[in-house]
Amino acid sequence: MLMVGSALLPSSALPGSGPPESPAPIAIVTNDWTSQNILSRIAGRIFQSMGYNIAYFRHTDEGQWGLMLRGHLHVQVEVWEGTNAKLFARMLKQGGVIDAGTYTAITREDWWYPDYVEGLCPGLPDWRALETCYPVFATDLTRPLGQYIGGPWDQRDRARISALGLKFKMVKVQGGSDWNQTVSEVLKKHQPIIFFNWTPNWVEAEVPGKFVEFPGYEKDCETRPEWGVNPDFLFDCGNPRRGWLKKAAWAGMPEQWPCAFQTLKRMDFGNAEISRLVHEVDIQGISVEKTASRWLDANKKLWQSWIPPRCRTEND
Ligand code: TMO
Repeated sequence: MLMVGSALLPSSALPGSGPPESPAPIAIVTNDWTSQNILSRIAGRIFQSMGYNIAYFRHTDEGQWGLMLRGHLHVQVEVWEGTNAKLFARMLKQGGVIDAGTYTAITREDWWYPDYVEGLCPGLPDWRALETCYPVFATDLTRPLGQYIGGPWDQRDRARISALGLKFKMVKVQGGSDWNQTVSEVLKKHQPIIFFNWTPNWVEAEVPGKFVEFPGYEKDCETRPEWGVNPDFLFDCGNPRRGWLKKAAWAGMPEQWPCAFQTLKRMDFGNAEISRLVHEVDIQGISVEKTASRWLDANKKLWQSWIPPRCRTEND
């Protein structure tokens, strides 16, 4: 991947000078799921409207952190508690990455099933129902175990399967678009399925369903084996039920591009808006670019209000 060595450039920010305080491009990292791509485009277009140069770099959400820490990547518009909390906390501690604000949206990432399988698995959403009904989810790849479709993102699913003694085998999809395709095909055919899902996403608007209720998340579940139903293993719990969604930035951003950083901090979305944007791309087939453009056209007043008054230029 290309590197943007702006960490090495001196900051040209002057007190009181408006954007762009530095011509170096702001490197925005894009990952492998749709809402992240849309919000990245929206943030990038807002920065451009303020006069900044921007560049997009596609990266995995695990691999991005080292590059952010060293100032090669500068903005991450979606940090999800369920998937990213641990690494994010480590980066904050190391000091090269900073928290750029929490969205209004409340998130959840976990095993999920469509309501049409409830009759085949009495007792759901309680995870203990899976102890007896797992054969319903078996496929040629997993028989006699049930199949759980995992995403390409870093989840503790294998550890949880062992810790809770689940009779499931995880089949991991390769990338975000494979996830979309696999899941939507199975749901369309009304076949039994249990898979890694998250909210806000398009699924909830298309097919009624629920998250499996694993033992409630507590920090100790990830750090103290003796915690929970299995005294010998970590991860005998679900992901947080009311997780946060944050933005992250390279620690040098507030100094190098102060107005962009303040705007990023103020950028906000709720659950319904994110679901709707994802639906436009993944279900209606509209491009990420066009979805972002349409949103920007329809919400000009809102996103311009995210730009602090002293950072606004005449022709905004
Ligand atoms: C990080 N994700 C939203 C795919 O769970």
